[in-house]
Amino acid sequence: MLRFLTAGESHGRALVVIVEGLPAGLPLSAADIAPDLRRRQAGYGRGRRMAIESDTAEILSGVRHGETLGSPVSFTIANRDWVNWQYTMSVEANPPEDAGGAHRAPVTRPRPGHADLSAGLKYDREDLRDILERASARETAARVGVGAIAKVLLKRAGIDLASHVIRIGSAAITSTAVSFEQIQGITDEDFRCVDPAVASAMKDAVDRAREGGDTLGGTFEVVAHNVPAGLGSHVQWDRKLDGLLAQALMSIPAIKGVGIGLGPGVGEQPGSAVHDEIVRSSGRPSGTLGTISRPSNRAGGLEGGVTNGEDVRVSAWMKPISTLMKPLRSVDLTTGESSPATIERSDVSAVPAASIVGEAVVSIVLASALLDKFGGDTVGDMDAAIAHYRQRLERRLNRGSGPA
Ligand code: EPS
Repeated sequence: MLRFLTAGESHGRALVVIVEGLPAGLPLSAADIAPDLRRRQAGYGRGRRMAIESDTAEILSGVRHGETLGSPVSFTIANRDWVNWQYTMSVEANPPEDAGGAHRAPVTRPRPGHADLSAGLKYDREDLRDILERASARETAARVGVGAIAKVLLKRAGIDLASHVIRIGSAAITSTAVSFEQIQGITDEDFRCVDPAVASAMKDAVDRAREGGDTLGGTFEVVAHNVPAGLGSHVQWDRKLDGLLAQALMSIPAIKGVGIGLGPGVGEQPGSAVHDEIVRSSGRPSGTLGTISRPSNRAGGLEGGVTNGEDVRVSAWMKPISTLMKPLRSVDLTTGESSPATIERSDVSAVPAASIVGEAVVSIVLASALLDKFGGDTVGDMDAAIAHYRQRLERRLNRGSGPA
C-alpha cells in the first residue's frame, strides 16, 4: 500500500508531504517531480498567484544517492508568496508589527461554494481564513508531487499516463474516444485540448467569464496506458479499483462527478451498446492481454472493480471556482447583515490544471494497486513478481492458439 499525508496552508511557509510504502531501490530525484509541478501551474485562466510561484520539491528523506531506501520519502514545496503573508499567517500568537506583508482584515463573508461557511461553523473559526487557507487548491501541488513519484513506479511497470480537457463551460470536444497517442501529443498547455478549434472557443469562454466577473468549470479525462489486467479486486467493496479511483478524483477540490469509461452515459444505451465484446486478437492486440482483444473500451479498462488490460479511462466534472469577482449574495457572520461574498485572489478557470491533478491522483491509486498485487520490499522483488504473473497469464491465454 502506498499512503501519504499532506500539510500546509496556501500562504504558509510551505507544503509538506510524507509518502510511505515505496519499495527500496527505485531511482528517484527532485528532477522527477519538477515537470508535473510546472505543468500544474500552467493553463489559461489562472490567477496572479501562479506568476509568483515556481513550484519545486525539496526531498528531505527516504532517498540516498538517487535511490529510495524503503523508508518514508518526505519533501516540501516552498510557498514563495509566504514573504507577503508572514504577518497574516504567523505561527506566533503576537507576531512583530514589522513581520512581512499587509495586516489583513479577517474574512467574515463566506463564499457560496467554498468551505468557508460549513467548515467555519464546524471548526468555530471567527476568521474564515483559517478554513480557506487549507481548503485552497494550493494543496493540490503536494498531491501532484506524490503523483509524480507514483508515476516513476508505474513507468517501471511499463504504465504511462496522459490527460486532456474535454470541456470548459460550453466549449467542448464531441469525440468520446480520443486515443492515448492523441492525448500524449498535446502541446498546448493553455487548454490541454486535442482540438485547436475547441481550444479557441475555450479561450473565448474564459475571456467572457472574466469580463463578467464570473468563473467556469468543465470536464477532463485521464487515461492510463499499458495497465496489466488484474489490479484491484471484485471480492470486497473497499478493494474495487473503480471505487478507489472515484474517491481519489472526487477529493480534488471542485470535482462534483466522476465517470469510468462511458460514465453516466451507460444508462442511456442497451447492454449491446455498452459492453465490450471479447475477441481473439488478429494482429495488434488492443490491450495488454496479447491473444485476447476488445474491439471497444466503453468500460474504461475496468470490469468488476478489476483492470481488464485495456486503457483505464476516467473522467471528472469540475464545478466553476467559487470566488467570483462579481460576488454572490452572502451574510457577514460577524454582524449578521446581508452582504456580498468575500473576494479573494483566484482563478477564472482551472480545468487544465485540474487535469494534471487528476493524472496525479490516478497515478497514486494505480501505484498503490500495483504494490498491493506485486508488492515486495524492493523494486527487484516487484519486477520479478510482475514477470512471473505475465508468464502465468500468457500460458493461460495461449491455450488453443499455438501449435500443438
Ligand atoms: C492555487 C492557489 C491559490 C488560488 C487557487 C489555486 O492561490 P491564491 O489564493 O494565493 O491566489 O490561486 O485556489 C483557488 C482557486 C481556491 O479556491 O482555493 C494553486 O496553487 O493552484
